[in-house]
Amino acid sequence: MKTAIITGCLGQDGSYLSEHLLNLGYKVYGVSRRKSTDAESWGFLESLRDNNNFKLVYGDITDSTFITNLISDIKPEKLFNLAAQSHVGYSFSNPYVTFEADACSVVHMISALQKHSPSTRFYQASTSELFGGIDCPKNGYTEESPFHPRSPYGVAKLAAHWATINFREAYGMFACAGILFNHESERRGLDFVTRKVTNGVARIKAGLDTHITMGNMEAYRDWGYAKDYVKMMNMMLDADSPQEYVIATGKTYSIEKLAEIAFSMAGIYNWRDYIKTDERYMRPSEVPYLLGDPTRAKKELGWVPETSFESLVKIMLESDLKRYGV
Ligand code: GDR
Repeated sequence: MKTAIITGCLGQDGSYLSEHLLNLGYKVYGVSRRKSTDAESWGFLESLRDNNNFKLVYGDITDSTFITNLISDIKPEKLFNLAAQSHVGYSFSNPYVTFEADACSVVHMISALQKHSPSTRFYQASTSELFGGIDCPKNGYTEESPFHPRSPYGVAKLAAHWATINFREAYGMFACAGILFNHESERRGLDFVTRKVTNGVARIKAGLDTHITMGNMEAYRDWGYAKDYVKMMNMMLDADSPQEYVIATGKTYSIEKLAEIAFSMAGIYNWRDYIKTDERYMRPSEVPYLLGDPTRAKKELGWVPETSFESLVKIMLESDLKRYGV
């Protein structure tokens, strides 16, 4: 039986990827940090409790002893490193912790693979934050575009990105990084902008709030559906040779447009009346404009995003409205 380790398995991407690999017949070892206040919860993967092919392993990727033991015990066919401090805004106030989780732990992890399981195929979760969004090419960023990270998160992810490539070049390992643009779903955390808006609209509809307090409404993002994107992670490790791929939709929208669409789907057309802005949610250096060009992924691996932006907003909004019984 094929085996895979997925770090961050209870997060949005980790949970979708766990389900995807189980459907493909893998034995999955999902790594998650134990939460003392919610130790019994399996979150999005509650339905896998009795699945013999899924094993939840508690551990922290910053603990190199834990990671080394896990890798040398399991020697998986594939390792997907999806665990991270993934909030860009938070990284400005907690840069060191971000660097430790998002960069140092990746170096530990690949070193452990090199020593104890060199034939494991390794996927690193890279990000459009590597590009920085200040000089976006007309057709979007590609795998060849220069990097200019604009946050402690972006800097840490860039270090991990290069570490992945360096281990491949130095030791011939099958190690590669997916440069994923923003990807969302009904499992997205509530403090990322898409769910903040759809959840906020649902709360307003339910009479629980009068407005949503936002940061920079003028930023643009290329948003896709997380369920589509995790398939590409696995396709990258099934490819003949390891290399980087941009995963994006090729379309970009402003936060204002996101708000307009979400409010109008809920029957509210004067959306500006329900938005306030606050400095609290502004970032010291912003990534203003992101558009990705997924041509290589389409051409070489046949990957295409299946979900439009409007459908994505609808999926999230319907799930949020349902939660509040609206
Ligand atoms: P991002 O996602 O930083 O692109 O990183 P996020 O949804 O947090 O922000 C997107 C844009 O919206 C603006 N914004 C706000 N953002 C948040 N979170 N809250 C607000 O109130 C708000 N108001 C405006 C932001 O300034 C930004 O321009 C995500 C993360 O998942 C990363 O881990 C991942 O690598 C990238 O996507 C791809």
